[in-house]
Amino acid sequence: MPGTGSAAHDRPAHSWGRMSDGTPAGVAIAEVLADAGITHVFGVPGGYSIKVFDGLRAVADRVQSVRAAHEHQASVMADMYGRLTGRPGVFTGQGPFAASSGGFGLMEGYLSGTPMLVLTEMTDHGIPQHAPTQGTTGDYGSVDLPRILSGMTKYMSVATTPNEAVHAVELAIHHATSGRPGPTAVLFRLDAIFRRADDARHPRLYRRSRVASAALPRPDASAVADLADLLATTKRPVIVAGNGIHQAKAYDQLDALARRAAVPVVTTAKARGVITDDHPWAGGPLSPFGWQGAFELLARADAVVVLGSRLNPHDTLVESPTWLDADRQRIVQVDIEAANLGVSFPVELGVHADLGALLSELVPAVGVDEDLAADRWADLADIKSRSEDPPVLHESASPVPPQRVMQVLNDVWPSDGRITLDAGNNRIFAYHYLKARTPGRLHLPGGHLGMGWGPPAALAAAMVHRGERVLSISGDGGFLMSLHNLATAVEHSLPVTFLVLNNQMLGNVYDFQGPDRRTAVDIDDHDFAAVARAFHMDGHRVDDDAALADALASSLASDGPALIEVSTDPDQSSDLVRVRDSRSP
Ligand SMILES: Cc1ncc(C[n+]2csc(CCOP(=O)(O)OP(=O)(O)O)c2C)c(N)n1
Ligand SMILES: [Mg+2]
Repeated sequence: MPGTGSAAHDRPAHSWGRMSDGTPAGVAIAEVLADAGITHVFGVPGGYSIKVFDGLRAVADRVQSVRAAHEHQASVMADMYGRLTGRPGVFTGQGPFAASSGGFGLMEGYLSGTPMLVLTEMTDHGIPQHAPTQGTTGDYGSVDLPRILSGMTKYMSVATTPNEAVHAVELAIHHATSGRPGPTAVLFRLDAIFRRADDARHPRLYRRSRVASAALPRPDASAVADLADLLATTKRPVIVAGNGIHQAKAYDQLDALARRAAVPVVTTAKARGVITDDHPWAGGPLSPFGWQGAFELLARADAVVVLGSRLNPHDTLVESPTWLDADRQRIVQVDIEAANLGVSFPVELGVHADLGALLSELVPAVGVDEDLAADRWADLADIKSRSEDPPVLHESASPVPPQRVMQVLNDVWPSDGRITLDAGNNRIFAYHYLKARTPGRLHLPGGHLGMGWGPPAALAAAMVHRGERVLSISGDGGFLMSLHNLATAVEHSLPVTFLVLNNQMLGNVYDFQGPDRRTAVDIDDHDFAAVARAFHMDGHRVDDDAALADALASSLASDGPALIEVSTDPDQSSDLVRVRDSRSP
């Protein structure tokens, strides 16, 4: 291989850029990541990505290289890292695997607006036209990685020289974190990663200044005044809080706005838990498996203030006018991405602003007449009084109904415990019945809703928030796709509790089939607890709610990973919690 220059890796990191013979590209890239505050890089070394890991040795005091068990896992860990920190979640690996298995996390991040960066490579050997084995340049006979990755990233660059590589990483960080965040990709050709970055060449490398994102957009003063006026004068306003609240980490400001303006808050699916369920003005979650009351609030609203959401059809029951109707309601939308304003529903006012900046100006500006506040309060109380817990939440049974599992968690799991969800009926019941008791602690795949997202997301959360115990909830189908995550939990001694709801089937798919058309949904009764023990971690199998509560308590008392498999009732259908739209045409 030409120009590997590995001896230079031992030079002090701060000297790069002043060295006349340049800096190995991998080291220069690693420095850009460290300067951006990125503390973890996830991945599986292979092909030229080995040089990325090699470069990371130079910044090992600031950036931890995490060998993943699978590119799928690495990409989800990067997605979760991005969600939690607001900095790009970085993963690296060889081209074909970064884009295929790693495409899982990238797609989820793309659909959920997560800042991410994939550093990958093209195994071109300097002769891309001859399509080497594993080659991904898109030349005749090879896989076209740029085309594949550009379909799931908001910025993608192919670097052919070291300076291009370093600059592309700077720009990728900028693009990942500006506007609506999202994944970005940099693809290295041989020379880009095996040679040295050189100050004498273009593009010039300014380092830190390039890594910093552009200033966040601030609202103009008249928009803040108009919003405050709308909240103070309309009879039944409702706030729809979206994923933008997570992205801006504006939990406290949302809480304050709801109280000061005396306005109920409903949340989109991706924003489940941005406000606690026991907040006096919480109206509940939207989406087909949200709360009927949240939709009733929307139906009665004369004004809707949308904070950081595109109003995805999933959240609005496919835009049913029963709930949201721009002819009947005054709709105002605030978004950090100008293109999102009015994209799903026409809006009376679109405010292009960072939510944190907007809320810090809006909260002190709002005020509402006491009588009006009391009237809104009575309306919210009326809606809430009509929702009752079904008896199944509180009754003992074996196998355990999934609803009851969620109630046990509400009783046993700490109120500030971080929880990741997966896909399927287990997720639907968790979404509906788990109580959000601390803002921003429920994490779910809101983009493609893929099975196998929750367990690696929990690992990343436990790495970012060292010492916190994280709960991962999945079904037996989803967990079957996730077994390798147990190895990583053990290797890093991560305090993660993997809760597997075993109903011996793809329950959510069966809901669409029914007994007469049952096909391709049965799963053998695998012994997941024994699998966990084979990885040298705690594994329990429980069949009733009391044993479940005990097992959860014992995992809370331990420092390491644990798996709890609970036999759940296969007859509980997600239809039990589906929102009804009896008034739609
Ligand atoms: C990776 C992936 N493949 C397929 C689907 C489609 N899908 C949605 S839910 C589901 C079944 C999930 O089964 P399980 O994890 O056992 O959960 P349950 O519904 O039984 O609670 C499937 C196949 C998906 N969401 N993700
Ligand atoms: Mg299942």
